[in-house]
Amino acid sequence: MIKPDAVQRSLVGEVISRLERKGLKIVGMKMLWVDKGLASTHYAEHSEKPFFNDLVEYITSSPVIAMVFEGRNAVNVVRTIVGKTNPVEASPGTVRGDFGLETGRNIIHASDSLASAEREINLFFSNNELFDYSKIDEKWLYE
Ligand code: 3AN
Repeated sequence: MIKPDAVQRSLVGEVISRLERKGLKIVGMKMLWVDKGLASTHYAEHSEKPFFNDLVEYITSSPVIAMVFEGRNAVNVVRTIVGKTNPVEASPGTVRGDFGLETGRNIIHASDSLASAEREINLFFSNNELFDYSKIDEKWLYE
């Protein structure tokens, strides 16, 4: 998910482009304004953390771009491109390392496991918003 700060800072194309050029396939994408209910469900694991209210405030402050990418090792590949949670520690070349300054404004969310990807996809997308198709580059991306 491209978070509100990245939408406001005109980084949407930049972020999508990095994920797309890596070879990942876009199978779902939409703009939406996350409400407090969806934000609280999405970040339920953090509900007891001191930053939870600020996190919900942040993620509901402007529209976001929700996306589903497919590809071999997609979860790990995306997490590597995204970089560490705190942009101060994220390596240059990663999205957070290149564009962020603070954990509370870290540009992008990425699922951290297949199980969380499945949960989050179900929260943000219905089946008819996800596309099953082949791309012509697949035989050049995979052995
Ligand atoms: P990640 O997004 O790298 O998987 P998580 O799951 O630990 O990181 O945290 C989810 C989100 O909560 C982060 N992306 C960030 O927006 C926010 N967050 C995490 N830790 C902090 C913190 N110490 N202070 C403020 N916000 C935080």
